[in-house]
Amino acid sequence: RFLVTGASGQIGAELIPLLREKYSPSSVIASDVRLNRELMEGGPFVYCDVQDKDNLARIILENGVSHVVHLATLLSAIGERNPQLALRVNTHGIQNILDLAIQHNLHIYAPSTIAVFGKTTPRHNTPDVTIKEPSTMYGVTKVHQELLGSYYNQKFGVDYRSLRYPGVISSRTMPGGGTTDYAVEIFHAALTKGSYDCFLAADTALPFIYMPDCLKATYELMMAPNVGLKQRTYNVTAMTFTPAELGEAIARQVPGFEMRYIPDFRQEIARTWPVSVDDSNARKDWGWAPKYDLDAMTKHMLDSLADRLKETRKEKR
Ligand code: VAH
Repeated sequence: RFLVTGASGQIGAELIPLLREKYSPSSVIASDVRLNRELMEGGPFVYCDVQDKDNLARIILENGVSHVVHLATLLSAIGERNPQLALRVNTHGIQNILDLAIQHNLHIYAPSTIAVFGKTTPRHNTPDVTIKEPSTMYGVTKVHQELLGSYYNQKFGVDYRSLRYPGVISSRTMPGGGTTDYAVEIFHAALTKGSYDCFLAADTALPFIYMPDCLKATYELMMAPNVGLKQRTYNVTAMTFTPAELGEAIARQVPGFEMRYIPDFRQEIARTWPVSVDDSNARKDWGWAPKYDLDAMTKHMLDSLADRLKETRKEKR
């Protein structure tokens, strides 16, 4: 059975329904410190603060959990607003999960991020193995997670696996406090206001992945035979674009759409991240291959959001 921590976040909101579809609703336990009503209606949802090891241990033992998908994390922007909280949640969380993995022989999937890279990292086609000197607390805690996961794998044989997600674009939920959130907010603004004030500069190129591809990569890595994995953490990506290029792609589908650029503190974070990453090892070791490029993602996002907005308007009547 699966336990998903941080279930109410952007990834959990879509990964949990996918896992419940592939297995059964009762075999995927959603958990978080805040509720996601759709997830509660679709299967088990329990309170879980990953800093509380006893509560985690009880959920794992009483439910016969064998796989933990550890998503509970404070992301880059929210982490800079409260670095000590991000430090506690992100480091104590992974520490508890890995210690319990030894005790209960758990399989662990815990995403990492391109935020582990910093301004001293080669920024074009960034490889899996390179300099990692992040400038955000989130990035620091994810370097800690990667090193700890690799240590527990080497020393205790824990099956720890991880993907370094780029910016993730999705329509089901609003993202929770990342620097790449502009690439989700912009679609809502395009459909509701016809314009968007972007908190990054027009030329800030970053790597991205569309949620269906993110879910595919996650599930494929989780299910890949351990013997084929030459590393515990892999880069994955699907496309690189700037806010200006995303705005142009949207304007091709939403005539008259306009952008304004009002960079804030998140611009300094984005500037330290890679422009593009090299995911050739993921393609080689477990067959990674994205489906959505910028125009395909833009069209699918706008269609999905337009449907959701129509539904919401109907419900409001
Ligand atoms: C963030 N969405 O912006 C996350 C992600 C690479 C970006 O880690 O913090």
